[in-house]
Amino acid sequence: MPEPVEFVVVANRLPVDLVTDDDGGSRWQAAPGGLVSAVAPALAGRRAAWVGWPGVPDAAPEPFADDAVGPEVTLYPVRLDADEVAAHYEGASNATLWPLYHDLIAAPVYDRGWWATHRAVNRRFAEAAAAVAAEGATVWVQDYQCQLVPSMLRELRPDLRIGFFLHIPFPPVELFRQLPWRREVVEGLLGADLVGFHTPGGAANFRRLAQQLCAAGIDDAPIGLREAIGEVHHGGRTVRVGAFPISIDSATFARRGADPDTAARARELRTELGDPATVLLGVDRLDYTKGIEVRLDAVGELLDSGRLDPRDTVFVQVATPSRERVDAYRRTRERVERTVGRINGEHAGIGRPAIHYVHRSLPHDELAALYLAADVALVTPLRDGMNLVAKEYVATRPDDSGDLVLSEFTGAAEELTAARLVNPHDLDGVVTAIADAVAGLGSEDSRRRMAQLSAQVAEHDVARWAEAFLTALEPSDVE
Ligand code: GDG
Repeated sequence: MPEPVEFVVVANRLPVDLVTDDDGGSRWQAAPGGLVSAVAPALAGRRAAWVGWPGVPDAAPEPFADDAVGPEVTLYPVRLDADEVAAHYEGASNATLWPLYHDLIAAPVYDRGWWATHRAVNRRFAEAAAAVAAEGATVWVQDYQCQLVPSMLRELRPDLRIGFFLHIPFPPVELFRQLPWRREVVEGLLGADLVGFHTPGGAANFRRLAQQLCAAGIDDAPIGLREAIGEVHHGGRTVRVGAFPISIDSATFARRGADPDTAARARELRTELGDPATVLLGVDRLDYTKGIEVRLDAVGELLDSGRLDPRDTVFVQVATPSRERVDAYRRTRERVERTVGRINGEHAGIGRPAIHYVHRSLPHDELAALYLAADVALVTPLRDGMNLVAKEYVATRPDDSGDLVLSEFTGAAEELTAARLVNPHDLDGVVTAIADAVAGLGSEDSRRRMAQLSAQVAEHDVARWAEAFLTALEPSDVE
């Protein structure tokens, strides 16, 4: 048994995925997505452990280390069989909790069998963390797939300091109450010493819910506000609840953006796109929450009405494959691809698509070049916890050029207030914002706003996020 460590991360996925190559061999590959890049820097230089699923069913490799998070961090794979992946991951996590927490954009499915497996998998994660944590260690549990872990872990190991961070929105009480296992989830989270959300609104939703469903009945002490961090009193314990807006490693993105190789590739990309006057860009996992169809419809209308000319404007949409076995995702992909086909059918010249649709994951260098090549980034989710793409676009551009159209329904909109904020349900508003962004490129107004955004993202980077959370997790003197 490896030696216990002082700091443990628990997440549904390990920071690396086990992938099988064409020749049948398998290897570890850095897992995509914002969570890893956000949490990994907090592990730097610590002897730590990361407990999570290796991304494929039935794999149970021995604990190992990987360059993705450095030699000091031991990765502990948790084995899930194919039925558990279907029920816990595709079912309870991505067909129940994900749509419920994203304002019911898709209808959540409430399946008791899925939930029983979800509970069992959460217990397995908690047991794995309990086995590797040293006496009094800090355990940082991540995201909606692991909400039951904090209370399970506390039962097993009351000596631990437990933090939980939710990477997606926390819904209003009126929606959350639909969940048949609502009390179990709230009590699961209240097992932590600190529960963190992206926005004060999410934190307030949770405090209200905790008061209504659990805390008030168990301990009628009022929910007090102390600075930005509120408290919930539950079962004789005090749980801190607060907002910690996540961010990116801004300096790394800025460095990539300033690299002459990235600039050269960005120029090459524009040439490959046919040297248009304007490049619009969207980058998302292909997810119905991201509002990809909203921006396609808006760009389609602008082309229909002649306000954008397909001979000098192209729209590049990178839509990374995601959760392809979940029905709602399959349907979203079909709709997106039909719309791209329709718009290109109506507006593309021969050999000159109006919309370039990329349905695969790109290397990060290529993504940086795209951020540089794009004049306007379109970030139009119907709901998004934060949205790192908006911050990455801003951080990558070295010269305050470009513009950002950003949905009000993202966590990012609360910080990036100098963006062109839009209501993604208001198609006219999105159409106008895109047209204004294109017309205003290079203007004093757009430069001023991009400079403001750039300063915001440079200052509020991911290191600051992790430090704020981990500092708030430390015991205070009065406890
Ligand atoms: C969840 C919450 C919250 C995308 N395509 C490629 C690629 N990406 C990278 C982006 C970005 C990340 O994936 C996506 O992060 P987002 O924040 O935009 O969205 P989610 O995946 O839904 O993340 C979200 C986040 O957690 C963190 O808390 O902000 O609200 O939903 O980093 O760059 N990366 C590469 N190639 C691609 O094709 N290399």
